[in-house]
Amino acid sequence: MSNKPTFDVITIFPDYMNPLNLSLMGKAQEKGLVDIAIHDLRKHSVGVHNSVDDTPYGGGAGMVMMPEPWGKAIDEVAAAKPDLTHTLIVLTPAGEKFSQAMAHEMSTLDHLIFACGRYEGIDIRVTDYYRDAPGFNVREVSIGDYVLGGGEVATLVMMEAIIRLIPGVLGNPDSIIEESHSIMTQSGEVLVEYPNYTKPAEWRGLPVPEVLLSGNHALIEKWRAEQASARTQKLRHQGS
Ligand code: 6GU
Repeated sequence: MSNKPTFDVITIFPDYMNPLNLSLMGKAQEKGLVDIAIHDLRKHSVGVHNSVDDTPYGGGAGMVMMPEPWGKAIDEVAAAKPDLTHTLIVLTPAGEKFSQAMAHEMSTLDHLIFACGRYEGIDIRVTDYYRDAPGFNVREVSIGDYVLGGGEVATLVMMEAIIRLIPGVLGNPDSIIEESHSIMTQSGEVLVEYPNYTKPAEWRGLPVPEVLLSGNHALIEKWRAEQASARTQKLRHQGS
């Protein structure tokens, strides 16, 4: 990757993205490790009513976001980075499921554009158009099997997962290395981590397991592996 990774977010609620200036993602920006820009879709609204949505062809409940504002907004952020390949991420509950593997892959890309749809989503021609546009890759992504009011929170989730994997962002890169062994399998399936304890050695009658106080690193590693395996097994046998 030759360029500093750039994240452009297009939304009708720019203030929803304020958390990007806090904590890990705020620090990553301050350190100059990532560029993040938020764009108000409303700037490209149409008509005297500043509309970005309209009723669906064919009838049905709710409103659909019109292609024209989206096309203008996406063209504008792409034109500002003419030498980069643009990965357009369309947030939709109908997308492929976001995963740690996808976060790793996206952390190596130069230019990510997040299109935050609201209402019943964005006219599908926007996705279809950019899928065939030169210089673009398009991904439709969902963060899980539930319905949100819009793509903004999903974008925050994805960006935090992606940005923490960019070199230099985490104070201790060992935590990523450890995690890549302990919480993710080859297929991107998440394994459960061992439980953690810190001081005090006893809290409300609950002690820290003796082995963790033993100083015997081989035993500790064995205990942690067993705990992780047992918790993972338990997870697999409940729910879906
Ligand atoms: Cl990306 N958008 C919406 N509206 N709902 C979701 C989602 C995205 N991912 C899970 N639920």
